[in-house]
Amino acid sequence: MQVEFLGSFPTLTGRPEPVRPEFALLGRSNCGKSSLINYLLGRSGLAHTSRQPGKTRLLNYFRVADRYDLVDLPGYGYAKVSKRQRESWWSLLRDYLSGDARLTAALHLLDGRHEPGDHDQEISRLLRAGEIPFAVVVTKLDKLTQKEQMPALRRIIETLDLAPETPFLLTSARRRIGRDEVFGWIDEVLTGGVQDV
Ligand SMILES: Nc1nc2c(ncn2[C@@H]2O[C@H](COP(=O)(O)OP(=O)(O)OP(=O)(O)O)[C@@H](O)[C@H]2O)c(=O)[nH]1
Ligand SMILES: [Mg+2]
Repeated sequence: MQVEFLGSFPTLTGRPEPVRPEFALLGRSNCGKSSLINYLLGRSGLAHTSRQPGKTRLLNYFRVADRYDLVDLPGYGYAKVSKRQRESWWSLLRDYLSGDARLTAALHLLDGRHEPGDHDQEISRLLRAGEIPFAVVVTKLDKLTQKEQMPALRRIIETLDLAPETPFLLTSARRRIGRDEVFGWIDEVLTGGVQDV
């Protein structure tokens, strides 16, 4: 997989020119965005991961196979940074989603063990309001037993009030599960096979 790191950008202005379709990874802090990027792109340490929530502080752009960009964004909801910092990341995200319509599609990541929070609900609403195609990506599947999986998915569908046709991609960066499904979905979006839900 050919991957080019385009850089880290603290604000929306100054990002790379939107010359490729753009896919964003959105999710609460610590839900596993950076780990998923590293797993998908096959390079450990490409995106910074941490036990310490709040690790990703910038918009990180990765160009994949010269076809599209994947963007690793700061997670929302991390309690231990200052309120001001939290609010500034959140408003960056909101602007990112409602701003200039350059986003092709989004991957909304949710740690399968936790109930989606208020910010997750807001993100989901913003995606639908902006008619941005999205898939729900359940992360850390290795932490759920077989028996816990269905209830976890049902809880996400109910809390986020998702349409039944919303794509669900089940992943574990640790156990290396779900890569083909994620890339398959991205390909469908790129070839026009995915409708807004
Ligand atoms: N068991 C398990 N742990 C995971 C998995 N993916 C990530 N983690 C762990 O979850 C923690 C957070 O992972 P990150 O990838 O840094 O999460 P993030 O969403 O990028 O976090 P922020 O940058 O703070 O928004 C780390 O301790 C990871 O090792 C997974 O598939 N399984
Ligand atoms: Mg991160």
